[in-house]
Amino acid sequence: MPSLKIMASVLMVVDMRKLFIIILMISQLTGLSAYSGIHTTHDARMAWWRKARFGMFIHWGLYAIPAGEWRGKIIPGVGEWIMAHAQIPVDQYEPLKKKFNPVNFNAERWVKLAKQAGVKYIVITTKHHDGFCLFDSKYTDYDIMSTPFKRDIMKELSDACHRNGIKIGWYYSIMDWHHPDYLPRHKWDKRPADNASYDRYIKYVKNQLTGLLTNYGKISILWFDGGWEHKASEHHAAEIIALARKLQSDIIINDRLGIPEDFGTPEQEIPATGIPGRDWETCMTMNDTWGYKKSDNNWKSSQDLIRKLIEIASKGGNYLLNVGPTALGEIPEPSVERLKAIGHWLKINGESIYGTKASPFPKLPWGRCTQKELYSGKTRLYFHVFRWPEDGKLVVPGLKNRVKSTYLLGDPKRKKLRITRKKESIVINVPPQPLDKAVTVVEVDIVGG
Ligand code: JFZ
Repeated sequence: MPSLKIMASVLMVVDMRKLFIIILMISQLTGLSAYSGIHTTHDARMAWWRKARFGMFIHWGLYAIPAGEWRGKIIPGVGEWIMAHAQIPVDQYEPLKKKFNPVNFNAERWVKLAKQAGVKYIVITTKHHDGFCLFDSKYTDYDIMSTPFKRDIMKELSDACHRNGIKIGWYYSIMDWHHPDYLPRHKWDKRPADNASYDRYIKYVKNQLTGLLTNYGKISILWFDGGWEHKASEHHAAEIIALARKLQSDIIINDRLGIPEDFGTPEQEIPATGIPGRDWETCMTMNDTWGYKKSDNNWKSSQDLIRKLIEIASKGGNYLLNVGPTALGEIPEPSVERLKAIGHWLKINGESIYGTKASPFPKLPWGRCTQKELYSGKTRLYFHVFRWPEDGKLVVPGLKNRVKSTYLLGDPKRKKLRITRKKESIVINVPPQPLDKAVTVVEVDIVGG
Protein backbone atom coordinates (compact mmCIF):
# COMPACT_ATOMS: atom_id res chain seq x y z
CA MET A 1 0.00 0.00 0.00
CA PRO A 2 1.86 3.20 -1.06
CA SER A 3 2.39 5.71 1.77
CA LEU A 4 -0.04 8.56 2.16
CA LYS A 5 2.79 10.95 1.22
CA ILE A 6 3.29 9.25 -2.18
CA MET A 7 -0.47 9.15 -2.75
CA ALA A 8 -0.69 12.88 -1.99
CA SER A 9 2.10 13.71 -4.44
CA VAL A 10 0.50 11.48 -7.15
CA LEU A 11 -2.82 13.27 -6.64
CA MET A 12 -0.95 16.61 -6.85
CA VAL A 13 0.50 15.62 -10.23
CA VAL A 14 -2.86 14.41 -11.52
CA ASP A 15 -4.53 17.62 -10.34
CA MET A 16 -1.83 19.80 -11.92
CA ARG A 17 -2.22 17.93 -15.24
CA LYS A 18 -6.00 18.33 -15.10
CA LEU A 19 -5.54 22.05 -14.40
CA PHE A 20 -3.15 22.37 -17.37
CA ILE A 21 -5.65 20.59 -19.66
CA ILE A 22 -8.48 22.82 -18.43
CA ILE A 23 -6.39 25.97 -19.07
CA LEU A 24 -5.48 24.74 -22.55
CA MET A 25 -9.14 23.94 -23.30
CA ILE A 26 -10.21 27.41 -22.14
CA SER A 27 -7.43 28.90 -24.21
CA GLN A 28 -8.59 26.99 -27.31
CA LEU A 29 -12.29 27.75 -26.78
CA THR A 30 -11.90 31.43 -25.98
CA GLY A 31 -8.78 32.10 -27.94
CA LEU A 32 -7.42 33.67 -24.82
CA SER A 33 -3.96 32.35 -24.49
CA ALA A 34 -3.00 31.65 -20.93
CA TYR A 35 0.43 31.14 -22.31
CA SER A 36 0.81 34.21 -24.48
CA GLY A 37 4.41 34.40 -23.37
CA ILE A 38 5.28 31.14 -25.14
CA HIS A 39 6.06 31.61 -28.82
CA THR A 40 5.58 28.59 -31.05
CA THR A 41 8.15 27.58 -33.66
CA HIS A 42 7.43 28.28 -37.31
CA ASP A 43 6.76 24.61 -38.11
CA ALA A 44 4.49 24.20 -35.08
CA ARG A 45 2.28 27.16 -35.98
CA MET A 46 2.25 26.27 -39.70
CA ALA A 47 1.14 22.64 -39.13
CA TRP A 48 -2.65 23.30 -39.39
CA TRP A 49 -2.14 25.80 -42.24
CA ARG A 50 -0.14 23.32 -44.35
CA LYS A 51 -2.88 20.72 -43.90
CA ALA A 52 -5.66 23.26 -44.63
CA ARG A 53 -4.54 24.07 -48.21
CA PHE A 54 -7.72 26.12 -48.96
CA GLY A 55 -8.89 29.47 -47.57
CA MET A 56 -11.43 32.14 -48.49
CA PHE A 57 -10.41 35.78 -48.94
CA ILE A 58 -13.07 38.45 -48.37
CA HIS A 59 -12.59 41.98 -49.72
CA TRP A 60 -15.35 44.18 -48.34
CA GLY A 61 -15.69 47.87 -47.53
CA LEU A 62 -17.10 51.21 -48.66
CA TYR A 63 -15.87 50.51 -52.22
CA ALA A 64 -18.73 47.99 -52.56
CA ILE A 65 -21.12 50.98 -52.71
CA PRO A 66 -19.78 52.55 -55.96
CA ALA A 67 -19.04 48.95 -57.08
CA GLY A 68 -16.58 50.08 -59.75
CA GLU A 69 -18.56 53.07 -61.04
CA TRP A 70 -18.19 56.77 -60.21
CA ARG A 71 -20.31 59.68 -61.47
CA GLY A 72 -21.91 57.42 -64.07
CA LYS A 73 -18.66 56.05 -65.44
CA ILE A 74 -17.19 52.55 -65.13
CA ILE A 75 -13.74 53.04 -63.56
CA PRO A 76 -10.99 50.78 -64.95
CA GLY A 77 -9.21 48.43 -62.55
CA VAL A 78 -10.14 46.55 -59.40
CA GLY A 79 -13.16 47.67 -57.39
CA GLU A 80 -11.36 48.28 -54.10
CA TRP A 81 -8.99 50.78 -55.77
CA ILE A 82 -11.76 53.07 -57.05
CA MET A 83 -10.68 55.93 -54.73
CA ALA A 84 -7.26 55.94 -56.42
CA HIS A 85 -8.34 55.07 -59.98
CA ALA A 86 -11.11 57.70 -60.00
CA GLN A 87 -8.89 60.10 -58.00
CA ILE A 88 -11.66 60.73 -55.47
CA PRO A 89 -10.61 63.25 -52.79
CA VAL A 90 -11.07 62.12 -49.16
CA ASP A 91 -13.89 64.64 -48.55
CA GLN A 92 -15.88 63.10 -51.45
CA TYR A 93 -15.14 59.46 -50.62
CA GLU A 94 -15.56 59.61 -46.83
CA PRO A 95 -19.33 60.41 -46.97
CA LEU A 96 -19.83 56.87 -48.36
CA LYS A 97 -19.70 55.74 -44.74
CA LYS A 98 -23.10 57.33 -44.18
CA LYS A 99 -24.51 55.04 -46.87
CA PHE A 100 -22.92 51.77 -45.73
CA ASN A 101 -25.79 49.67 -44.35
CA PRO A 102 -25.35 45.97 -45.33
CA VAL A 103 -28.71 44.89 -43.95
CA ASN A 104 -28.43 41.46 -45.61
CA PHE A 105 -25.09 40.65 -43.95
CA ASN A 106 -25.29 37.36 -42.08
CA ALA A 107 -21.99 36.06 -40.68
CA GLU A 108 -23.35 32.58 -39.99
CA ARG A 109 -24.53 32.28 -43.60
CA TRP A 110 -21.10 33.34 -44.93
CA VAL A 111 -19.25 30.89 -42.68
CA LYS A 112 -21.66 28.03 -43.47
CA LEU A 113 -21.04 28.70 -47.21
CA ALA A 114 -17.28 28.67 -46.58
CA LYS A 115 -17.61 25.31 -44.81
CA GLN A 116 -19.75 23.94 -47.63
CA ALA A 117 -17.00 25.03 -50.04
CA GLY A 118 -14.42 23.02 -48.10
CA VAL A 119 -12.65 26.17 -46.90
CA LYS A 120 -10.62 25.79 -43.69
CA TYR A 121 -9.83 29.45 -42.98
CA ILE A 122 -11.13 32.91 -43.83
CA VAL A 123 -9.10 36.12 -44.22
CA ILE A 124 -11.15 39.35 -44.31
CA THR A 125 -10.17 42.97 -44.92
CA THR A 126 -10.42 44.73 -41.57
CA LYS A 127 -9.04 47.90 -43.23
CA HIS A 128 -8.10 48.20 -46.89
CA HIS A 129 -6.13 51.00 -48.54
CA ASP A 130 -9.08 53.43 -48.30
CA GLY A 131 -8.60 53.41 -44.53
CA PHE A 132 -12.18 52.51 -43.62
CA CYS A 133 -12.39 50.11 -40.65
CA LEU A 134 -14.92 47.27 -40.76
CA PHE A 135 -14.47 46.94 -36.99
CA ASP A 136 -15.21 49.08 -33.93
CA SER A 137 -12.01 51.11 -33.56
CA LYS A 138 -11.27 53.28 -30.54
CA TYR A 139 -8.80 55.27 -32.64
CA THR A 140 -10.94 56.58 -35.48
CA ASP A 141 -14.57 57.30 -36.27
CA TYR A 142 -13.92 56.22 -39.85
CA ASP A 143 -15.25 52.84 -38.87
CA ILE A 144 -18.31 50.62 -39.02
CA MET A 145 -19.78 52.15 -35.84
CA SER A 146 -20.13 55.51 -37.68
CA THR A 147 -22.32 53.95 -40.37
CA PRO A 148 -26.09 53.32 -40.23
CA PHE A 149 -25.17 49.64 -39.66
CA LYS A 150 -23.48 50.24 -36.27
CA ARG A 151 -22.51 46.54 -35.78
CA ASP A 152 -18.96 45.23 -35.43
CA ILE A 153 -18.71 43.01 -38.51
CA MET A 154 -15.37 41.57 -37.38
CA LYS A 155 -16.91 40.51 -34.08
CA GLU A 156 -19.86 38.81 -35.77
CA LEU A 157 -17.66 37.06 -38.31
CA SER A 158 -14.98 35.93 -35.84
CA ASP A 159 -17.67 34.60 -33.49
CA ALA A 160 -19.28 32.68 -36.38
CA CYS A 161 -15.89 31.24 -37.38
CA HIS A 162 -15.12 30.15 -33.81
CA ARG A 163 -18.59 28.52 -33.55
CA ASN A 164 -18.08 26.62 -36.83
CA GLY A 165 -14.45 25.52 -36.46
CA ILE A 166 -13.17 27.80 -39.22
CA LYS A 167 -9.95 29.72 -38.52
CA ILE A 168 -10.21 33.51 -38.94
CA GLY A 169 -7.47 35.87 -40.13
CA TRP A 170 -7.24 39.64 -40.48
CA TYR A 171 -6.11 41.41 -43.66
CA TYR A 172 -4.76 44.84 -42.63
CA SER A 173 -3.48 47.44 -45.08
CA ILE A 174 -0.57 49.61 -43.97
CA MET A 175 -1.21 51.93 -46.89
CA ASP A 176 -4.02 54.28 -45.86
CA TRP A 177 -5.45 56.91 -48.19
CA HIS A 178 -7.56 58.48 -45.41
CA HIS A 179 -5.43 58.85 -42.27
CA PRO A 180 -3.87 62.36 -42.15
CA ASP A 181 -0.55 61.00 -40.87
CA TYR A 182 -0.12 58.43 -43.64
CA LEU A 183 2.60 59.37 -46.12
CA PRO A 184 3.27 59.71 -48.98
CA ARG A 185 0.27 61.66 -50.22
CA HIS A 186 -0.87 60.43 -53.62
CA LYS A 187 -0.93 62.95 -56.44
CA TRP A 188 -4.72 63.19 -56.37
CA ASP A 189 -4.73 63.84 -52.60
CA LYS A 190 -4.34 67.60 -52.16
CA ARG A 191 -4.58 67.58 -48.36
CA PRO A 192 -1.60 69.36 -46.70
CA ALA A 193 1.04 67.02 -45.30
CA ASP A 194 3.11 69.52 -43.29
CA ASN A 195 2.02 68.18 -39.92
CA ALA A 196 1.79 64.54 -40.96
CA SER A 197 3.92 62.16 -38.90
CA TYR A 198 4.46 58.63 -40.21
CA ASP A 199 5.67 57.54 -36.76
CA ARG A 200 2.38 58.76 -35.30
CA TYR A 201 0.59 56.80 -38.02
CA ILE A 202 2.49 53.62 -37.06
CA LYS A 203 1.42 54.21 -33.44
CA TYR A 204 -2.18 54.29 -34.77
CA VAL A 205 -1.52 51.01 -36.60
CA LYS A 206 -0.12 49.39 -33.44
CA ASN A 207 -3.11 50.59 -31.41
CA GLN A 208 -5.57 49.24 -33.97
CA LEU A 209 -3.77 45.91 -34.25
CA THR A 210 -3.77 45.60 -30.46
CA GLY A 211 -7.56 45.88 -30.54
CA LEU A 212 -7.90 43.50 -33.47
CA LEU A 213 -5.72 40.90 -31.75
CA THR A 214 -7.23 41.31 -28.26
CA ASN A 215 -10.98 41.77 -28.64
CA TYR A 216 -11.96 39.00 -31.05
CA GLY A 217 -10.78 35.72 -29.50
CA LYS A 218 -8.33 33.53 -31.37
CA ILE A 219 -7.01 35.12 -34.54
CA SER A 220 -4.99 32.66 -36.62
CA ILE A 221 -3.56 34.78 -39.46
CA LEU A 222 -2.35 38.36 -39.93
CA TRP A 223 -2.36 39.20 -43.64
CA PHE A 224 -0.55 42.52 -44.07
CA ASP A 225 -0.77 44.43 -47.33
CA GLY A 226 0.09 47.79 -48.83
CA GLY A 227 3.56 47.93 -47.34
CA TRP A 228 5.37 48.69 -50.58
CA GLU A 229 5.62 52.48 -50.15
CA HIS A 230 8.05 52.23 -47.23
CA LYS A 231 11.01 50.14 -46.08
CA ALA A 232 10.25 47.59 -43.34
CA SER A 233 12.27 49.68 -40.89
CA GLU A 234 10.09 52.74 -41.58
CA HIS A 235 7.00 50.67 -40.73
CA HIS A 236 8.76 49.50 -37.54
CA ALA A 237 7.83 46.11 -38.99
CA ALA A 238 9.80 44.07 -36.43
CA GLU A 239 8.03 45.85 -33.56
CA ILE A 240 4.60 45.33 -35.15
CA ILE A 241 5.30 41.63 -35.68
CA ALA A 242 6.59 41.23 -32.11
CA LEU A 243 3.41 42.93 -30.84
CA ALA A 244 1.23 40.54 -32.88
CA ARG A 245 3.09 37.47 -31.62
CA LYS A 246 2.83 38.69 -28.03
CA LEU A 247 -0.94 39.07 -28.34
CA GLN A 248 -1.59 35.86 -30.31
CA SER A 249 1.34 33.52 -29.68
CA ASP A 250 0.81 31.14 -32.62
CA ILE A 251 -0.46 33.62 -35.18
CA ILE A 252 0.74 33.15 -38.78
CA ILE A 253 2.02 36.30 -40.50
CA ASN A 254 2.59 36.89 -44.24
CA ASP A 255 5.49 38.62 -46.00
CA ARG A 256 3.88 41.92 -47.00
CA LEU A 257 5.23 44.06 -44.16
CA GLY A 258 8.58 43.69 -45.91
CA ILE A 259 9.90 40.85 -43.71
CA PRO A 260 9.54 37.21 -44.97
CA GLU A 261 7.87 35.92 -41.73
CA ASP A 262 5.77 32.80 -42.17
CA PHE A 263 4.65 32.60 -45.80
CA GLY A 264 4.99 34.12 -49.27
CA THR A 265 2.02 35.62 -51.14
CA PRO A 266 2.15 35.22 -54.94
CA GLU A 267 -0.90 37.03 -56.25
CA GLN A 268 -3.13 35.99 -59.20
CA GLU A 269 -0.49 33.49 -60.30
CA ILE A 270 0.81 30.03 -59.46
CA PRO A 271 4.62 29.90 -59.29
CA ALA A 272 5.80 27.45 -62.01
CA THR A 273 7.68 25.23 -59.55
CA GLY A 274 6.04 26.43 -56.33
CA ILE A 275 8.46 28.06 -53.87
CA PRO A 276 10.59 25.13 -52.66
CA GLY A 277 11.57 25.36 -48.99
CA ARG A 278 9.09 28.16 -48.26
CA ASP A 279 5.44 28.16 -47.20
CA TRP A 280 3.40 30.07 -49.77
CA GLU A 281 -0.19 30.89 -50.65
CA THR A 282 -1.54 32.08 -53.99
CA CYS A 283 -4.37 34.58 -53.55
CA MET A 284 -6.73 34.86 -56.50
CA THR A 285 -9.97 36.43 -57.61
CA MET A 286 -12.84 34.47 -59.17
CA ASN A 287 -13.35 37.26 -61.73
CA ASP A 288 -10.91 40.18 -62.14
CA THR A 289 -11.59 42.24 -59.03
CA TRP A 290 -11.09 41.78 -55.28
CA GLY A 291 -13.69 44.30 -54.14
CA TYR A 292 -17.19 44.04 -55.64
CA LYS A 293 -17.49 45.55 -59.13
CA LYS A 294 -20.93 45.45 -60.76
CA SER A 295 -19.61 45.34 -64.33
CA ASP A 296 -17.06 42.56 -63.78
CA ASN A 297 -18.63 39.33 -64.97
CA ASN A 298 -15.44 37.70 -66.18
CA TRP A 299 -15.86 34.67 -63.92
CA LYS A 300 -13.45 31.73 -63.99
CA SER A 301 -15.29 28.41 -64.41
CA SER A 302 -15.71 26.07 -61.44
CA GLN A 303 -13.60 23.49 -63.31
CA ASP A 304 -10.81 26.06 -63.72
CA LEU A 305 -10.95 26.99 -60.01
CA ILE A 306 -10.86 23.31 -58.96
CA ARG A 307 -7.89 22.68 -61.23
CA LYS A 308 -6.10 25.75 -59.81
CA LEU A 309 -6.60 24.41 -56.28
CA ILE A 310 -5.08 21.10 -57.42
CA GLU A 311 -2.23 22.80 -59.28
CA ILE A 312 -1.35 24.82 -56.19
CA ALA A 313 -1.55 21.82 -53.83
CA SER A 314 0.57 19.76 -56.27
CA LYS A 315 3.30 22.39 -55.82
CA GLY A 316 2.96 22.49 -52.02
CA GLY A 317 1.04 25.77 -51.69
CA ASN A 318 -2.25 27.08 -50.29
CA TYR A 319 -5.09 28.66 -52.27
CA LEU A 320 -6.74 31.82 -50.90
CA LEU A 321 -9.77 32.31 -53.16
CA ASN A 322 -11.52 35.68 -53.01
CA VAL A 323 -15.14 36.80 -52.75
CA GLY A 324 -16.19 40.46 -52.92
CA PRO A 325 -19.55 40.96 -51.14
CA THR A 326 -22.01 43.64 -52.29
CA ALA A 327 -22.87 46.81 -50.34
CA LEU A 328 -25.90 44.94 -48.94
CA GLY A 329 -23.65 42.21 -47.50
CA GLU A 330 -24.39 39.49 -50.06
CA ILE A 331 -21.79 37.25 -51.67
CA PRO A 332 -22.46 37.48 -55.45
CA GLU A 333 -24.39 34.48 -56.81
CA PRO A 334 -21.67 33.48 -59.33
CA SER A 335 -19.23 33.23 -56.38
CA VAL A 336 -21.72 31.18 -54.35
CA GLU A 337 -22.23 28.80 -57.28
CA ARG A 338 -18.47 28.26 -57.70
CA LEU A 339 -17.84 27.80 -53.99
CA LYS A 340 -20.55 25.11 -53.87
CA ALA A 341 -19.09 23.35 -56.92
CA ILE A 342 -15.61 23.31 -55.36
CA GLY A 343 -17.10 22.02 -52.11
CA HIS A 344 -18.94 19.22 -53.94
CA TRP A 345 -15.67 18.13 -55.57
CA LEU A 346 -13.79 18.32 -52.25
CA LYS A 347 -16.50 16.32 -50.46
CA ILE A 348 -15.55 13.36 -52.67
CA ASN A 349 -11.85 14.10 -53.32
CA GLY A 350 -10.75 16.28 -50.40
CA GLU A 351 -8.28 13.72 -49.03
CA SER A 352 -6.22 14.30 -52.19
CA ILE A 353 -5.79 17.96 -51.19
CA TYR A 354 -5.98 18.37 -47.39
CA GLY A 355 -2.81 17.32 -45.55
CA THR A 356 -0.97 16.42 -48.75
CA LYS A 357 2.50 17.41 -49.91
CA ALA A 358 3.84 18.50 -53.30
CA SER A 359 4.13 16.06 -56.20
CA PRO A 360 7.30 13.91 -56.46
CA PHE A 361 6.98 14.11 -60.27
CA PRO A 362 8.42 16.97 -62.30
CA LYS A 363 5.54 17.16 -64.76
CA LEU A 364 2.64 14.95 -65.81
CA PRO A 365 1.20 15.56 -69.29
CA TRP A 366 -2.40 14.72 -68.36
CA GLY A 367 -2.72 16.25 -64.89
CA ARG A 368 -1.17 16.76 -61.48
CA CYS A 369 -0.15 14.73 -58.42
CA THR A 370 -0.15 15.15 -54.65
CA GLN A 371 1.10 12.73 -52.02
CA LYS A 372 0.53 11.67 -48.43
CA GLU A 373 2.73 9.47 -46.22
CA LEU A 374 0.85 6.45 -44.83
CA TYR A 375 1.70 5.00 -41.41
CA SER A 376 2.66 1.62 -42.88
CA GLY A 377 5.82 3.02 -44.53
CA LYS A 378 3.84 3.37 -47.73
CA THR A 379 2.98 6.50 -49.68
CA ARG A 380 -0.35 7.31 -51.27
CA LEU A 381 -0.10 9.13 -54.57
CA TYR A 382 -3.15 11.04 -55.82
CA PHE A 383 -3.13 11.45 -59.60
CA HIS A 384 -5.51 14.25 -60.62
CA VAL A 385 -6.46 13.50 -64.21
CA PHE A 386 -7.46 16.58 -66.17
CA ARG A 387 -7.25 14.85 -69.58
CA TRP A 388 -8.77 11.35 -69.43
CA PRO A 389 -6.91 8.80 -71.66
CA GLU A 390 -9.12 7.82 -74.61
CA ASP A 391 -7.46 4.36 -74.78
CA GLY A 392 -8.11 3.77 -71.06
CA LYS A 393 -4.38 3.64 -70.35
CA LEU A 394 -3.03 6.20 -67.88
CA VAL A 395 0.75 6.21 -68.24
CA VAL A 396 2.72 7.37 -65.18
CA PRO A 397 6.33 7.98 -66.23
CA GLY A 398 9.19 7.46 -63.76
CA LEU A 399 7.30 5.55 -61.06
CA LYS A 400 9.75 2.85 -59.97
CA ASN A 401 8.27 1.92 -56.58
CA ARG A 402 6.32 -1.27 -56.05
CA VAL A 403 2.60 -0.56 -56.37
CA LYS A 404 0.41 -1.98 -53.59
CA SER A 405 -3.04 -0.88 -54.79
CA THR A 406 -4.82 1.41 -57.24
CA TYR A 407 -8.39 2.76 -57.16
CA LEU A 408 -10.49 5.64 -58.40
CA LEU A 409 -10.77 7.85 -55.30
CA GLY A 410 -14.44 8.61 -55.98
CA ASP A 411 -15.45 4.98 -56.69
CA PRO A 412 -17.92 3.85 -54.00
CA LYS A 413 -17.36 0.22 -55.04
CA ARG A 414 -13.57 0.53 -54.48
CA LYS A 415 -12.94 -1.56 -57.61
CA LYS A 416 -9.17 -2.26 -57.92
CA LEU A 417 -7.57 -1.01 -61.13
CA ARG A 418 -5.19 -3.26 -63.07
CA ILE A 419 -1.70 -1.91 -63.68
CA THR A 420 1.14 -3.05 -65.90
CA ARG A 421 4.79 -2.04 -65.90
CA LYS A 422 6.36 -0.62 -69.01
CA LYS A 423 10.10 0.08 -68.56
CA GLU A 424 10.32 3.05 -66.13
CA SER A 425 6.58 3.71 -66.22
CA ILE A 426 3.44 2.12 -64.96
CA VAL A 427 0.26 1.93 -66.98
CA ILE A 428 -2.99 2.16 -65.05
CA ASN A 429 -5.98 0.66 -66.85
CA VAL A 430 -8.84 3.08 -66.20
CA PRO A 431 -12.53 2.92 -67.21
CA PRO A 432 -13.57 4.46 -70.56
CA GLN A 433 -15.17 7.46 -68.82
CA PRO A 434 -13.92 9.57 -65.87
CA LEU A 435 -16.03 9.72 -62.68
CA ASP A 436 -15.86 13.53 -62.71
CA LYS A 437 -15.33 15.45 -65.95
CA ALA A 438 -13.62 18.31 -64.10
CA VAL A 439 -11.02 16.14 -62.40
CA THR A 440 -11.04 12.43 -61.56
CA VAL A 441 -8.52 11.24 -58.97
CA VAL A 442 -6.64 7.94 -59.19
CA GLU A 443 -5.09 6.88 -55.87
CA VAL A 444 -2.02 4.66 -55.94
CA ASP A 445 -0.40 3.22 -52.81
CA ILE A 446 3.30 2.50 -53.27
CA VAL A 447 5.97 0.99 -51.05
CA GLY A 448 8.40 3.60 -49.75
CA GLY A 449 8.29 7.22 -50.73
C1 JFZ B 1 -2.91 44.16 -53.16
C2 JFZ B 1 -4.02 45.21 -53.02
O1 JFZ B 1 -3.57 46.43 -53.58
C3 JFZ B 1 -5.26 44.72 -53.73
O2 JFZ B 1 -6.27 45.68 -53.61
C4 JFZ B 1 -5.69 43.38 -53.08
O3 JFZ B 1 -6.02 43.61 -51.72
C5 JFZ B 1 -4.54 42.38 -53.22
C6 JFZ B 1 -4.86 41.07 -52.52
O4 JFZ B 1 -3.35 42.89 -52.64
O5 JFZ B 1 -2.60 44.05 -54.53
C7 JFZ B 1 -1.31 43.93 -54.93
C8 JFZ B 1 -0.28 43.88 -54.04
C9 JFZ B 1 1.02 43.71 -54.50
C10 JFZ B 1 1.25 43.64 -55.86
C11 JFZ B 1 0.19 43.71 -56.77
C12 JFZ B 1 -1.09 43.86 -56.29
N1 JFZ B 1 2.58 43.49 -56.35
O6 JFZ B 1 3.50 43.38 -55.51
O7 JFZ B 1 2.78 43.44 -57.59
